[in-house]
Amino acid sequence: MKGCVFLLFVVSVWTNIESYIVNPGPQYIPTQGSIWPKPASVSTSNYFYSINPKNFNFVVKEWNCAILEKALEDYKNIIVQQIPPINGTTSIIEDEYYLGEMTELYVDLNRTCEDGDYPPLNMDEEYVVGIQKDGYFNLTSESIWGILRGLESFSQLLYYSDQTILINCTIVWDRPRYSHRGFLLDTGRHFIPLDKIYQIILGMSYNKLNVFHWHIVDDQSFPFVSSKFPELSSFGAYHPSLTYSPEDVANVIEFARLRGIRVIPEFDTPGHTRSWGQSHPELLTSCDSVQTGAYGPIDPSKNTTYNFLEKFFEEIRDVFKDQFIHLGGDEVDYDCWELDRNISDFMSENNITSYAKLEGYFIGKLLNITDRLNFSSIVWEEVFNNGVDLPQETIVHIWRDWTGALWRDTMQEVTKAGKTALLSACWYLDHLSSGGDWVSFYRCEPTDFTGTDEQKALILGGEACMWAEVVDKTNVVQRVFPRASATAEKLWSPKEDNFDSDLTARRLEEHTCRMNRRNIPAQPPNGPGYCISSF
Ligand code: CP6
Repeated sequence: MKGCVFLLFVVSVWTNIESYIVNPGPQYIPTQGSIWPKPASVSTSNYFYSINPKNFNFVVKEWNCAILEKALEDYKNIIVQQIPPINGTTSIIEDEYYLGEMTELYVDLNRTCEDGDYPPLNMDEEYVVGIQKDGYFNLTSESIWGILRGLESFSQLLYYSDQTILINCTIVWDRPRYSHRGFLLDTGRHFIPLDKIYQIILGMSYNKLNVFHWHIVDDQSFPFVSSKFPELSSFGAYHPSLTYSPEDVANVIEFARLRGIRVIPEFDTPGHTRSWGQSHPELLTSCDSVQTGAYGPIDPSKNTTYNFLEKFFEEIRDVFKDQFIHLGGDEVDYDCWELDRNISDFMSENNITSYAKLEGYFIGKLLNITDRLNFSSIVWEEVFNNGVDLPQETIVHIWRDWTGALWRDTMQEVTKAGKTALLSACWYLDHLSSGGDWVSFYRCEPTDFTGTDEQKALILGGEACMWAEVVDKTNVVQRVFPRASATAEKLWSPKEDNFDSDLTARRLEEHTCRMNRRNIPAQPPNGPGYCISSF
């Protein structure tokens, strides 16, 4: 009887999965040469060229910036190394649609880019790739960021068939649906070493994700090395070796910049700050009526708190280059504030009538500090819910999704108040379900809430989140890719009301194999299947 129940369970799970997965099997894969995330517009024909990587070059009008130079070198390597070299020259193809060898791609950047440019929130990522029947091959964009996206697309148009690299005549015109397409990495719960961070940023570039949201510290550890307050990490990190030095951080920012990826740090306050208290216990509420020695959230009642934070965020302004900083503000535990006499006294003296308002008071003062430092801010949704008067450009980041706090309701309220929004509630990479769980990521539509077109236009994008309670260097990359690819396509590609789940599964299978060939250990997206990592 037990066996029978078990079998029933297996069968029902399997039929569920089978309803959207088609094992690509050993047959010809029709998705080769298709681009992930899907471009805004592609038209393709049966005519095709061959490419011999030893005899292929990018041609630029002028070498006008380091980002371009580096990108062309990287994509040359991707083409040469990730696709195994052909023995001798391209084999002669007796095919009525074969047009000959493509030896050059003209890369036309219509504007000069300045070395030292950082990609901004509204970076221009539009590009055109034309592989034309008349033998004209070009990638055109007004901006270096568009050229980077276009190079990625071009590299994905190449496929391997019959011992030869082929590319079909294709015109791609492309631009993203949303300008903020992020990935959050928590390095506070487990330390994630730099090589994994680089691998993830590379993976982001293969998926056209453009914001690395670095949730760098949390309750459990403080790996960020501050030059002004080195004690924060010397007492707050898990181990002296498990830290990010100022040089490490600068290198990550530069690695991301060269790929058109913004780095936005999050220093979450007033909750999630226990690790700050390892060296600066005076910052935290002492919860004095509980004799546990426990510390609560940051103490919002003391001037010294704000003096410290001002000096700390001054340094952060120098270290990180983006216009935005993420200030957190999520999941503040009020128990400790309730137990602390100083807090109650402070509240009655200042006529603060609730803990939510106290939290609002704190964030309001913090926003004044970051405003003065010329930072724009992103805050988790609780800050909005607490009724803080937010500066115009502050972005509200929506994360909760359970009964009583469904993201659709929050999205409706936030945009009704005229605030811009980011969505993360449907995209938790740390939440696992069985095979093909990218599908639930893919089904999440950010505009799927009741509101006007003006309200929907306030959505800037979203982020897939990798909270790191149960991941470390051994499993983080596999768990991120290709599941974050589903979010990447939702945020880049035009809105679709119904998606072709079989075709999308095959495309994602192909994209996963491509990431594997580029040394990203992306895990299998669906069910049974295979990759031939070096064709
Ligand atoms: N850590 C921090 C987390 C979460 C948040 N902040 C979180 C908890 C539960 C869910 C999603 C996220 N792990 N610092 C909230 C933003 Cl469902």
